[in-house]
Amino acid sequence: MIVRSLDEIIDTDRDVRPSSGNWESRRLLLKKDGMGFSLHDTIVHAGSEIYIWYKNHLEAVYCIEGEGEIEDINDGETYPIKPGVMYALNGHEHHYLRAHSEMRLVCVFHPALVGAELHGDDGSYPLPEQEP
Ligand code: 9YT
Repeated sequence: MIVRSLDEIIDTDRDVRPSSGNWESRRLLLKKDGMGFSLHDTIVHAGSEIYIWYKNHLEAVYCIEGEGEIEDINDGETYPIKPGVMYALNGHEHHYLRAHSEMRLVCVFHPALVGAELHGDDGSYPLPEQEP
């Protein structure tokens, strides 16, 4: 069994922050934990707009604090996000995530992230090198 608290993760290499300063991802579970998914407690700072396209991953996001919106770029549809709202990117949707106030999001990725992935220019996280 794995038991881990946010306090143990903050300011370690599992606490990932992009240079934009827009968000902070506290990675409670990673690939090396062997669960088949990664689990993050993510903060998106107020006023941030993030372009994302998880072409290599599926992601589910559950909002537990704050308010914002997600815009599906493909069809222009915008959905409000507030505590109790979940969205699942089951179609690798290109989207903008906007935080009207500081949002706290529980995020699950499949396949699991391996560590300190940050968004590339195309908005994605890379896959790890294939094992030989
Ligand atoms: C909701 C979202 O995708 N935010 C960007 C950070 C990401 N969730 C992460 O790595 O925790």
